Amino acid sequence: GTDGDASLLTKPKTKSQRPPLYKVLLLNDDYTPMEFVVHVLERFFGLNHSQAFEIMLTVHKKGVAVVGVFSHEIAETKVAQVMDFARRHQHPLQCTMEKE
Ligand code: TYC
Repeated sequence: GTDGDASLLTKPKTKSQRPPLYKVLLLNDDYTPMEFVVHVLERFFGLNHSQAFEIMLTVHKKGVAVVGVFSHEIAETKVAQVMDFARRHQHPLQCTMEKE
């Protein structure tokens, strides 16, 4: 405790808390071109073309996929970057995050 080693009072140790992680999710829609989604995954998530194509197809077929797991701040930045890029190109692509 704050009274140092001489104290008879001890505080139970708690596990050191890891910062929470957040999944970034990409959602399917009927209009965003497949090549645009692949480009987004390469550009903002550092995936190579074949990884990006694979995840795009998973979203297309299943409706949603996790594209990465990040700290809260990084996840928020990725979501904002993807949403802004999609909006600028007038595609309805949706990207969101949730606590793991
Ligand atoms: N379903 C879209 C199409 O057929 C492609 C697509 C894939 C859209 C993944 C969004 O997150 C997405 N053009």
